[in-house]
Amino acid sequence: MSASLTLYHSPTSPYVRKVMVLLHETGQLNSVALHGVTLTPLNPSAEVNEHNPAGKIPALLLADGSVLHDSRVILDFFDHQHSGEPLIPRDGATRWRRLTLASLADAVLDAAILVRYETFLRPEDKRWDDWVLGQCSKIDRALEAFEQSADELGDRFDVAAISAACALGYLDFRMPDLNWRRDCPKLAAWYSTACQRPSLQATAPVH
Ligand SMILES: N[C@@H](CCC(=O)N[C@@H](CS)C(=O)NCC(=O)O)C(=O)O
Repeated sequence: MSASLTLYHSPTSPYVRKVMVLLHETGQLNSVALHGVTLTPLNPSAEVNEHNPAGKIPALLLADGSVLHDSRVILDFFDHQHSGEPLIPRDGATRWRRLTLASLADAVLDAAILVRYETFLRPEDKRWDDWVLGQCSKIDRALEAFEQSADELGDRFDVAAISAACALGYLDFRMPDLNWRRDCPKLAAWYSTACQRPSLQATAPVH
């Protein structure tokens, strides 16, 4: 594969980070050119909107001009472009379990991003505390489920582990006061080991 692929990218987007981690893990970094964008729902990118009507990143521009989104589709695409062990199991019960864990991690991200937009973008006098608390409850429940599945995450560094690590990294980055490690010691231990991986170190978000 040549670098005729363009990934709409931001170093602080956890969804983009999932894609970058998979590219690192599967030796495909050189196959894609990164195109940096800064965007929020209030400050959209016309270029991204043109390729993804949802106005979100990651979006992947293919050589033939077609576009893939969202992160789950792009992960699947890149997982079909390497010859190593698939990071998204192709079939069987393992596939559905690992994708469900990945989906749970995305649920953490979706709620955390909504909290971020509510507490950072929305004017202070219009903020709604109960709504933020509702999103935080989703994060708490998902973390509790991950704590119970921490051993499973350690089975292999695949789509489930990549997604969980990127979600936890985002919580540390944007919601450090959440102190999620206090109630999730097994998950914290797994994450601490996972963070040694070069793919996670190279993609850590920075302020
Ligand atoms: N479900 C999407 C979520 C992507 C997403 O929300 N990306 C954020 C950046 S972290 C974004 O583009 N936000 C801009 C907006 O919502 O307008 C995915 O998995 O790719």
